[in-house]
Amino acid sequence: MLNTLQKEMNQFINRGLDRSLRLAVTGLSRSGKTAFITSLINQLLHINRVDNSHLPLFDPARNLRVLGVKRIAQLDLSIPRFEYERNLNELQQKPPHFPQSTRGVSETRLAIRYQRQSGLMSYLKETGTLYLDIFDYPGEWLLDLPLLALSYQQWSQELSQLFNDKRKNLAQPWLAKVAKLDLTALANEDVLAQIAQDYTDYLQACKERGLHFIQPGRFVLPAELEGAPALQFFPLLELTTEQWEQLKNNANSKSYFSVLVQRYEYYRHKIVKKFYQDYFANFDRQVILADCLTPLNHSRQAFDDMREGLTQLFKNFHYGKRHLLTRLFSPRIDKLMFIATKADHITSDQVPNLISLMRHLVQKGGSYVEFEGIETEYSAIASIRATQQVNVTQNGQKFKAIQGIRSSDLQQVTVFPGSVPMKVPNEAFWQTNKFEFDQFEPQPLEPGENIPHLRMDTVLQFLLGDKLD
Ligand SMILES: Nc1nc2c(ncn2[C@@H]2O[C@H](COP(=O)(O)OP(=O)(O)OP(=O)(O)O)[C@@H](O)[C@H]2O)c(=O)[nH]1
Ligand SMILES: [Mg+2]
Repeated sequence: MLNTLQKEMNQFINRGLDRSLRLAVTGLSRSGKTAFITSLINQLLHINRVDNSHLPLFDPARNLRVLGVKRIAQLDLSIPRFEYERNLNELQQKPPHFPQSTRGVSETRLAIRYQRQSGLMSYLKETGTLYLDIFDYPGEWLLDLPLLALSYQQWSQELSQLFNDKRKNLAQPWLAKVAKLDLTALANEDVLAQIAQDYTDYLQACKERGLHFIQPGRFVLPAELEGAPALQFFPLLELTTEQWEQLKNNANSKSYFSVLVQRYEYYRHKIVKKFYQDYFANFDRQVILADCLTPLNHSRQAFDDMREGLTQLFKNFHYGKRHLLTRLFSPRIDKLMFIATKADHITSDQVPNLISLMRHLVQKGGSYVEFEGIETEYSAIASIRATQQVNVTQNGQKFKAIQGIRSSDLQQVTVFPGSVPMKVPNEAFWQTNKFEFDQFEPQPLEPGENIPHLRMDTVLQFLLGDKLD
């Protein structure tokens, strides 16, 4: 009798102790979000499988307080399930492959059962369950966030400031058509569709050249909106302020100009805002991933472009609580982690530099204020470690080097990846330094083994440690 009562009481308490945590994994395209989520799930699922030595710095695993981790049915049944099995399967192929680029949203839910160690009732040895929700999406869509605060005119003017020679060259066919368009004439849907297609082609060309600043992001990855008129507009880059005023005063609601404004507003409110409300508004914690190494390879422009993309995102955090986007993002976020990904491309002695570079990218010009009331940390990791670090002796001197299968020629190579700049590089730096951070293929993964990683345990500790207390 007493036993039953005690059991019921325990169950009652346990239910009350269950917690949930929604994690936002944020990052520009190719920053490593899908790899990160895949690895995070994998590391958690491998707890207690052998000896937890894969997560030495994740206290709940080391102290054996995690009792079990399961993937369970997600809350929102209308969103596709995150393709964990497919991604894992890719990594277990011979030869293994990285997960594919993401084309739509997906979600996953994990239940982590743990032994409580603190709290009033801890003498009852109660267990708790932490439900962890994570969702994945194409990085391109993130760059639409700044649109929420911009009118059509403001958006066009911001883009025209970014419009350097490289972009201008790529945009020629589109620019030529816009130049011929009488914006006050009655809009023809087909003409708009064609010009929007030229604009989309231009954005694709930017993407192929490693440029990150691509707006609107849906144009290059439309998913179910492919061909929809909501995606058939474009910015007007070459208008003077007087021309803007004249066009705005032109009352014809069916003119090209008016239709462009209407479609932009539709896109902003119905697509971008909805996306953020549905997925970003209720997060508890956020990680922001950035690949700082690949853009260093491409060119100064690619690097600056990524920096601009990140700055555009971060500047929305800077104004405290009043700002619209901060309201959307931060009401419940209590922890934020900036993570430089793909740290297996460099030797371990360069990791502090990589973290420092990331910090400089985020804290542009030192004008950065700590996010109000949000615990913030910086880290560098490899979600899916593709290389091994080795020591090489050359002319009597010892060097650290990395070894792996280089993607460009599928050869096993040992390379000195060189040094990572501690700060955002200046002009002189670009002239004297050449970066070659090779891409590597993932290491073979046998069934049952956890995905090799670097410092995923520190990420888990920061994000989940206190929730599994
Ligand atoms: N060496 C190494 N490469 C990585 C790692 N994580 C990601 N990559 C590389 O980066 C590419 C992009 O990673 P994803 O995880 O697909 O990036 P994403 O942010 O999901 O990209 P989108 O879905 O296109 O927005 C991969 O295909 C790998 O080539 C890592 O930990 N180590
Ligand atoms: Mg992805």
